[in-house]
Amino acid sequence: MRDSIVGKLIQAETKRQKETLDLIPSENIVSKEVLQALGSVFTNKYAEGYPAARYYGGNEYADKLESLCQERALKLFRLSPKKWSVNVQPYSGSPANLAVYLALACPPKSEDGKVPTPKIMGMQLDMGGHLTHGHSVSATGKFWTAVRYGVGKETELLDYNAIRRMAKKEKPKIIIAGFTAYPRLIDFKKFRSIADEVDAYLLVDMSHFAGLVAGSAYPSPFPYADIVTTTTHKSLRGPRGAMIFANRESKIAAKNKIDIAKAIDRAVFPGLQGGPHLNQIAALAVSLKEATEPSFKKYAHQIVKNARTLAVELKKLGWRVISGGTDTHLLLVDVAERGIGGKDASILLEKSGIISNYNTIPYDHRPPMNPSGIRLGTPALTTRGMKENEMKKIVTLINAVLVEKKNVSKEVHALCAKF
Ligand code: DSN
Repeated sequence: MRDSIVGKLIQAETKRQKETLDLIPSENIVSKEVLQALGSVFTNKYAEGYPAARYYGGNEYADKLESLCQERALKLFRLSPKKWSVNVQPYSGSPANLAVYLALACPPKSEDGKVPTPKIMGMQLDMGGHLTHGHSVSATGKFWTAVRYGVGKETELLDYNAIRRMAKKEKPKIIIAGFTAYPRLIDFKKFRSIADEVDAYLLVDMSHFAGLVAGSAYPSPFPYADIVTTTTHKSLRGPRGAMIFANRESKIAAKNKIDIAKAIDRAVFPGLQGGPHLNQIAALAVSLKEATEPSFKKYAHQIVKNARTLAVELKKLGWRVISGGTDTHLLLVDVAERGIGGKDASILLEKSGIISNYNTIPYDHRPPMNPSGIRLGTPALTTRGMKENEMKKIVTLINAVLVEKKNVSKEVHALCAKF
């Protein structure tokens, strides 16, 4: 690369990724083919609009590419194009969720503020939800009236009775199921019945577990949801980006006389975005094909086995794991209980090359900037080929850092060198 400054940064980042253990559950390592597609000439092209309905010339191959990507997305999640549409243009997860709210619960024009903004109901960020599920600092909490549910104090699990009570009281237009830091299965059927009771749309944001759904290692939300959004770069192992699936047979959309697929497409473009990032769509198409291969199913199941092993081994060493374990790719560890803040723990671990992120735990009594927990996940390490034995070793290393205050960089390097 002629730009030696950026070239060196890329080299340094490559070395960092090779020589450290990435336990951040929302990160992964894409294939060379995905990188090649991301770095392709499709980045040069404008294609505002949709296949066969663009505002620019020269889109012969862009049309083929976007249609192919849509076909692969539907095939991967075993969906019929008659029943489901998919929009592959969202730049990432936050605009994808924003587009859904714009499409299905557009705020009214009211300069005097007398018309109330539509209500959305999602999981609280500090209980495991996401900023775009209606947090007050996010546009989704500013332009929409947001009410948010949490988990039970004792169980640390979703409490469907409490969610139902809240839905009945608040009557939201959209109920959001999905998480960034909840380690358990979601009962999508129960969410559907709650949404039906209050005539709300059910949006499932499967960003974190999309790869697990693709590999049949987590229940599919598609039989129950009106809309499914997902980022494409987490457990799904594609480039950064997002997709929005819309259920053409949504009963609530029919009741509201909305063509749900069209409404989503219009909200993405021209509602929210300009030209699609075609290089990103090319890379997504590559990764969707990879995820249909039988090896991906094995990968998805191994992700969960690895996360379970981390949880079990940490518990053996006396660490409190939120909700007692995990059914997914991630777990939350209450490090404050052992006298160390989440941020302090994460910084200490990084000094030894173990990369995690600090995170609130349910009903956290500490501030978000140094909360009680760390969040650990296994998609990236599983991509490197690590299995249960390596997870056991990693737990001993984490314990040595946090309890014995040892620096285990040498052991981390040695393990990374093998994978
Ligand atoms: N920032 C992502 C995560 O780490 O979970 C969610 O968007």
